[in-house]
Amino acid sequence: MNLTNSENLFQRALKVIPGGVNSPVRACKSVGADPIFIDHAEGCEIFDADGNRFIDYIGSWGPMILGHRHPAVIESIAQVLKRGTSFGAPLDLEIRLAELVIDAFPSVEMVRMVNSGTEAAMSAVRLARAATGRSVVIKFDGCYHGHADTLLVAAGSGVATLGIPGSPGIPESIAHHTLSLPYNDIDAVKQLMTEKGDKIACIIVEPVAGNMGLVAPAKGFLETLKELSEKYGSILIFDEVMTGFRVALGGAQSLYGISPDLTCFGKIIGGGLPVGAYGGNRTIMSHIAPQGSVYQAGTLSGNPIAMAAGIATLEQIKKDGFYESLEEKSQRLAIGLANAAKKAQIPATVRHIGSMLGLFFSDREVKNFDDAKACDLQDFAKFYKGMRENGIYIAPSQFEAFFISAAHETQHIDATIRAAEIVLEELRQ
Ligand code: KE4
Repeated sequence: MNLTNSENLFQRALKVIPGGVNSPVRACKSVGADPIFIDHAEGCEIFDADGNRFIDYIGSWGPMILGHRHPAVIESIAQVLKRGTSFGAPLDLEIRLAELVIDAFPSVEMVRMVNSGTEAAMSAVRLARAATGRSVVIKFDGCYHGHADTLLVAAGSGVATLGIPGSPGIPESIAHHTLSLPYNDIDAVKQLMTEKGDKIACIIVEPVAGNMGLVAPAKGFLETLKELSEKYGSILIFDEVMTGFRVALGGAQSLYGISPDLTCFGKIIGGGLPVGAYGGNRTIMSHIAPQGSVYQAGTLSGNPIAMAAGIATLEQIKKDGFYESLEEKSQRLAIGLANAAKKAQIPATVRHIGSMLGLFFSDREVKNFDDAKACDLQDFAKFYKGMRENGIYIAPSQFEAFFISAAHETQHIDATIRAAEIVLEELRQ
């Protein structure tokens, strides 16, 4: 595959952008490849700077659930451009997007728009700390909630030991307020809450984990978080930046029937434009300035173009049959990939939850981050490179998910399965 233009662009980018990319995972380092530079995209396909065509399962890391350049989204953006691009003042579109989010999430009565999932999670934690007067945050290993200092924290040596900075530049004094437990470890949560429950401001969790590969909540895990946060007066935050409007119209909380106190949103609600949001019941959201005293702000929050793209997207996915059709495609792909691995006698587990799909090179079910890290990461790197060579664009990391869009048709799913059969057969040899 000719990648000359991407290679030249990458060399140029490396001179002026750290790592040549504006977000680390795009550099494809963990799979030992160089990034391809995208020229344009349409539907479920992307086209790189050398004219190569790929079937896209990254979908901008989740936002493009309709596929790229959906006519309704493009038209909505075109229309709002006639009004302007940014006012730094309220406008009707912000209310409409808020209403669409609230309509789909019964646990959310009020919502504040921000510009990224990072801002949403950071602000939700600040709100939880203010509402409870407590400082300690519980998160889970392998869950990613953006790069705010408080949330970029790795697990301490023991279950209840204080968090350690997940990156240089994060003071120990901040990391110490965050405790990270193994995902799905109900006993560890029970033990910690028994010991420190009255100090815990919030428990933040990806209700379906998508940042260690796709990992489903174990039976009783989310229920336990709900029960213990209620018992000790802590705030339960569902980070649905990825799962919101993805695994179901009402996100993971509708799938599992658990109502968190706060929900974080991002990705799909912006339809490809920079939007994040956080919301919850009126009481807790009333703490947020200027109604309350918890400060959070943003020059471009509620930006007209981003609101227009988000509204157009949510109006499309609300339509009857949207998720049923996505489920059929996702299931077809999951079965096809699992069969391809079986035929090639490569140990792999494949599962999907809604239109999020996970593939691990392991013969065991992956229940947490340690399991995920124990998978054959070399096989994944080879699989990634082989699939890209065969025109299939998947996430360049074992610790990400595949995203299926409404624009993926049967022929795209079947072409993907055929490519996987070829690549997995090569892997076997
Ligand atoms: P952003 O700040 O990237 O908009 O959102 C952060 C975030 C928060 N919560 C969850 C559950 C998320 O998945 C994310 C971001 N997801 C990654 C993909 N795994 C974004 C890709 C990237 O970092 O470039």
